[in-house]
Amino acid sequence: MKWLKEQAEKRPNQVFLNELTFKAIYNQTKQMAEHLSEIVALESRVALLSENSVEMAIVLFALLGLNKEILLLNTHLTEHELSEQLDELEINCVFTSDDLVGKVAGSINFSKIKDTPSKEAELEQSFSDDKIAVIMNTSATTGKFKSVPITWGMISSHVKASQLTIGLQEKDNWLVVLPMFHVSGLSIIMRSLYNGTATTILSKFDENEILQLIDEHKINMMSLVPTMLNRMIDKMSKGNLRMILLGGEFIPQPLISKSQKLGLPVYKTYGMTESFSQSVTFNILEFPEKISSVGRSLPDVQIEIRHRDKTGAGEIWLQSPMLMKAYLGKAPYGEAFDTGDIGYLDTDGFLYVLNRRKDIIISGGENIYPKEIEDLVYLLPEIRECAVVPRIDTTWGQVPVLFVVGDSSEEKLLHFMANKLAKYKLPHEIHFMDSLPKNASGKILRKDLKV
Ligand code: S0N
Ligand code: MG
Ligand code: MG
Ligand code: MG
Repeated sequence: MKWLKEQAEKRPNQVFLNELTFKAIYNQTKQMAEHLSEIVALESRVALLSENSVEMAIVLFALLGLNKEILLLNTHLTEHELSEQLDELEINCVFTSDDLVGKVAGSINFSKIKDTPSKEAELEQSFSDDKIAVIMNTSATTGKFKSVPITWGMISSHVKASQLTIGLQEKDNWLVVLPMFHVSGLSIIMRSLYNGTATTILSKFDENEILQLIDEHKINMMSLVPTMLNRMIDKMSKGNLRMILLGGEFIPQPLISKSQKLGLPVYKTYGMTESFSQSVTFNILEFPEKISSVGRSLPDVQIEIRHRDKTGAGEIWLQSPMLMKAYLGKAPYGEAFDTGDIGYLDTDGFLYVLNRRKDIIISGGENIYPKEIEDLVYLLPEIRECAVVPRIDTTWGQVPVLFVVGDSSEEKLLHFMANKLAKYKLPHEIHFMDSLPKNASGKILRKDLKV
């Protein structure tokens, strides 16, 4: 927590989180750590479940300062999914915002922390590059999640490279409406902590509230997924905005064209949990001729296209100190990381992404792997075959659609899935079929399933 202490000393009165200054946040973090120190004395790894709030950030900073590894949990997950993640990572100590305490048995809510008698505690100042700060679980092709350990080395190399790319103004105020349990939201907090600049944290996406913040010049930067920008763009003007960092899903071309017409400073970003967010970026107003690309790599990020086809497109591999070295409990991947995405580089070094990771469905910025849903549906003995495919959706970008062969009903299937899968993973349509299209060796041909 060296950055927090340094900023509190260097610019004590500078606003950091909502109306609170670096000095105030430092003091509240120290107090929070004193309340927490006994509770977590015997834990090396804990979990945190909360919608965005200043309090969530303070609890997070305090736990980091107490040298804990913190699993950040997605608030959309069901109790079933949450307990699976906690069991897998052998976590018994879970902190939740007051409103979510019922979602995890035995969890400790923020009010209860503050009622715990305080004990002298020091905030750890510096961490080695390999020290894990937070852990985030991402969905994987296997249908089971993978755990990404985000180290202090990844965070510090990211914030430096990002500052060089985006620039820094003393009066910057960056909106945090993307969830802090994703790197898209957490990276904003870390960048501002390093830069010594302000953020405005919102717990819920409310387009009118954001439009007002823009109108009143309260914020000048924001990170959004296209689903969010889509909901607001028709009422937007540039105002004081100097950057809209846009990514996390496919970015529809009409959204980019609208942004250009309005002169909105959209920076496309390509990044992932494994790279602690943004690895490739560019400003669409600066390079209008490159709008279908995702931009150029940040300093210290190398892009390599492997196994190219005749057109020059191939697998996108990345190399950078911002990237994790291995999934938790798995062997290191070696020199370069295979993103699983397909694309190519042009002669100016701009990256074009043609296809996202195998089979992935991205709904409103949340990743869904068909196999997770299919594996669940196959638990029902009456289901003989099933497949999940994406359907284009104007609200969410993509949504999952389920095809099944078997004697069941839509109602029965949805009821079965509802308490096991987060709502955003539930199929928007279910089609009952006599059989599913297959190739000669019996493999289901998803691309032949028309939605
Ligand atoms: C889009 C969001 C805000 C939608 O949530 P909203 O409007 O708050 O919905 P609720 O009121 O909670 O619920 C209403 C109904 O909608 C369902 N629902 C909610 N979310 C989804 C969804 N995603 N898909 C489908 N349905 C959804 C609810 O279940 C509810 O249903 P009913 O009414 O039936 O009860 C929200 O989804 C959101 O915040 N999405 C963004 C998530 C995100 O941050 N994704 C990015 C993850 N990727 C990364 O972190 C790497 C990329 C990256 O770093 C990056 C990305 C973007 C910008 C910058 C960067 C960067 O590089 O820094
Ligand atoms: Mg347990
Ligand atoms: Mg929400
Ligand atoms: Mg809402």
